[in-house]
Amino acid sequence: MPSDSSTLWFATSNRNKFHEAQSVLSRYGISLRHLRRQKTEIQSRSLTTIARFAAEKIAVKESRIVVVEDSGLFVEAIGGFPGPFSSYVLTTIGLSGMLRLIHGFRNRSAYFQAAIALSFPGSGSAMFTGYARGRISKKARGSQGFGYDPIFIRNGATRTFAEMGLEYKNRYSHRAVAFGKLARWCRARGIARSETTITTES
Ligand code: ITT
Repeated sequence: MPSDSSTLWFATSNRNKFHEAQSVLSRYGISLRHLRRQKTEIQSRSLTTIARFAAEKIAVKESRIVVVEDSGLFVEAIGGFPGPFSSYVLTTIGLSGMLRLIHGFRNRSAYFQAAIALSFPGSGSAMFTGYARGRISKKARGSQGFGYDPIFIRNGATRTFAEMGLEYKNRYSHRAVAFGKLARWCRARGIARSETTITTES
């Protein structure tokens, strides 16, 4: 498909991320489609660098406007770990392992960061970031959301993201903040404005 300015393609293997992004962008009348492609994930401490590299590669290869979002959970007591290793840590030690890692620490502060690259084929990227600040719960609680949601409590809340549900998360999460910025940027430039239904490519 040739490049056009009416469609943004979100390259992600994570359906939950896609649906959350879609929900945020639809509030702004921006259309988003799901692109299932292998991404090149470089090693870096910076989520922004990781997202930008992957998005620019796919944008050129596919001749499409591509969105890549790299997220991570940064836990203060353990020097910001797992950060860029969040995916690996979740699949290896899981939530119970994370809770064990910080067992006994009084400081349970943590934040999520989302870094989004919006890449235009051969023309670079616009970058957007969002944060959700809070703390790690003592136990995993709740069944909604995904990933670290059962152990993350946003500042000002008493329940985890997984207990609060999608509507809350889509208002206050790191992803909601970052995609809100992307949406306003696109609207100001007339990119991907649409009232049409969002679809998924298989
Ligand atoms: P893609 O890279 O294919 O988009 P991913 O699931 O690997 O999908 P990330 O690298 O952005 O996505 O996420 C790193 C880890 O952090 C991964 O284990 C996610 O489950 C988790 N994570 C990301 N966003 C999250 C959120 O909003 N709530 C809870 N966990 C999240």
